[in-house]
Amino acid sequence: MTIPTLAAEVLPKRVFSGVQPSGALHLGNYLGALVKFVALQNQMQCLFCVVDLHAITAWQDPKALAAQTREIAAAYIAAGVDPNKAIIFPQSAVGEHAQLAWIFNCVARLGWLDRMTQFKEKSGKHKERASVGLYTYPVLQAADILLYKATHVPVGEDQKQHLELTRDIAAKFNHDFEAPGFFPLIEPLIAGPGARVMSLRDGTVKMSKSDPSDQSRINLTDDADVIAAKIRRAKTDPLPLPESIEDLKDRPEADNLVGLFAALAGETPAQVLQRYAGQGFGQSFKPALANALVQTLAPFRAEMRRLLSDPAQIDHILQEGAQKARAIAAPILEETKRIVGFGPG
Ligand code: AQP
Repeated sequence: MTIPTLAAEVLPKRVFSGVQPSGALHLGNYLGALVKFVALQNQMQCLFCVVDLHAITAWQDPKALAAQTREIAAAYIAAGVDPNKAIIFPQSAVGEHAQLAWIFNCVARLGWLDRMTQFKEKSGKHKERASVGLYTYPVLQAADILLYKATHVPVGEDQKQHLELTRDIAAKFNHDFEAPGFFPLIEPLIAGPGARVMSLRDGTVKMSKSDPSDQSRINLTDDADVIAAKIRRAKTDPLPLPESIEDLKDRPEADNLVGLFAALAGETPAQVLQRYAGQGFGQSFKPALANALVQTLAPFRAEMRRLLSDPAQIDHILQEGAQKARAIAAPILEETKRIVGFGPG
């Protein structure tokens, strides 16, 4: 597939992003996040964190968490992130994240967090049983980003509201503490193919780790047979593929599959439609889509296997990454504490 590059005039100064070690990664994580990480690492300083503090906002088996963290780090590298270029590290190894999050808990307003749709979706009907951490999750996310004064944040579309909150927290901190420009107002890097990959069972909800149906997603660990079966069964509608992208507007499942095909082939959805317009989905579109997925994911899976056969090597990369991350974070937190008025300690 084609990796998107960013125009020189929008080169960010520093990039931060992360993925939770909370379960097997899927195609949405791959296209919405990992592919963008690879493109950015050659253009600026990048920090790619394994956000284990975020992961424990929902229950994680302590016996499995360290291995899950290693797997996310391996996924970054298998996708093409080079640990000699980008800093890869676990969030819990840099204590400054939690310290800055506390300061930001005192800057963010309850009303702002009450509007966060992800909390509503994830807590469901039993909000009183959700962890307090899940509620303040976006505040920790703001701390992750601003701890490094990151200016640009590559994420999927689902994170847009959280990034707006990060801007609000930065602006309020700068204003309240009379520190104009201290924290940057970040730019989300959301656009591009794969920014919003939808469920294979329902084109109106995002592809997600926590969807109870495994048929709803392509896991990055799925083999060729599983991928082919999931694409064969992917929900569509009875109409053939249309001639123009405008005709995909009220057809969420068709729109999603065409968008996926385009992202994998490095084409526009219009180019994909040119080839398949008038045909039924099962005829040649779905087999070709399954094939494109297998071609993309097979080398990724092989590299994951190779990397995970040497856990000590991944742990070494994570430890080195944590040291480099701390060297950037510590002086920024110190300066933040001075601005807030904390005495010498
Ligand atoms: N469906 C998606 N399409 C595009 N991007 C996506 N991302 C997630 N789902 C899609 C992006 O992947 C990055 C890492 O996500 P995360 O591990 O922090 O978890 P999440 O956002 O909560 O995503 P999941 O996998 O769907 O988990 P659950 O089921 O727990 O909600 C982020 O950049 C995200 O935008």
